[in-house]
Amino acid sequence: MLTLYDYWRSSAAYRVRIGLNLKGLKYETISVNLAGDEQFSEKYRKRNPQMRVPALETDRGLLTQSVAILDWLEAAHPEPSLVPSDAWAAAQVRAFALTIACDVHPLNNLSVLNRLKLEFSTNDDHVGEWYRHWIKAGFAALEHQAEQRGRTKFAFGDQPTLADVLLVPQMYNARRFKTDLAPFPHLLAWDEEARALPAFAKAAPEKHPDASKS
Ligand SMILES: N[C@@H](CCC(=O)N[C@@H](CS)C(=O)NCC(=O)O)C(=O)O
Repeated sequence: MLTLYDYWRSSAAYRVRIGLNLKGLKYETISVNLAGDEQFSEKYRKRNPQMRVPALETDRGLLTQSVAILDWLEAAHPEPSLVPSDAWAAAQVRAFALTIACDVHPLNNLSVLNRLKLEFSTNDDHVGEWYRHWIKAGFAALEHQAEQRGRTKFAFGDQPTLADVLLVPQMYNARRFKTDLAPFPHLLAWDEEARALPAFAKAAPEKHPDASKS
């Protein structure tokens, strides 16, 4: 049995919900309410000292880090594949996904935003600007690469890959923080295609049982 430590608005947890759905895997969830600081509770800290979500409880123990979890799901449940078998194509997909996971998301994490507010007396407008800046920088690079590759249904071909699994939650964050997405037509088109798939739709924050909570 798989149990996901989850928070409805966490884009990193959203990635894993999409991955689990694409692989057709059943899982239970334990909500860790980030808005209520539950990630810092003693109970959760004992299980996951990093005090972040997602974390996946498996029959072999706890796995943290959304991209590592998705890699494990891919290795343990190869079908449908989310990473191309060709080594070069696989590296392209991973580079896209890691642009989001390594170069955008960590700069906009809740603890980073809180530190900006508390330690540097930054107001909400400046935090919003900070947030949008890193999204636009990452998306501009991905959009530029997309222009060079040309139109495809999903980010890398006719089937969703790890790239789409990372893109859709980051687009959700971008909209949440009112980022102008007009300069990114390829990303918008892929996001729309992916969100129309049941595996993505079911994982959406607004469909989450805790969505109405804080
Ligand atoms: N690199 C980690 C990032 C996990 C992460 O930062 N999760 C956020 C929610 S999206 C979190 O738990 N933040 C809590 C905090 O910053 O206190 C991953 O991909 O799993």
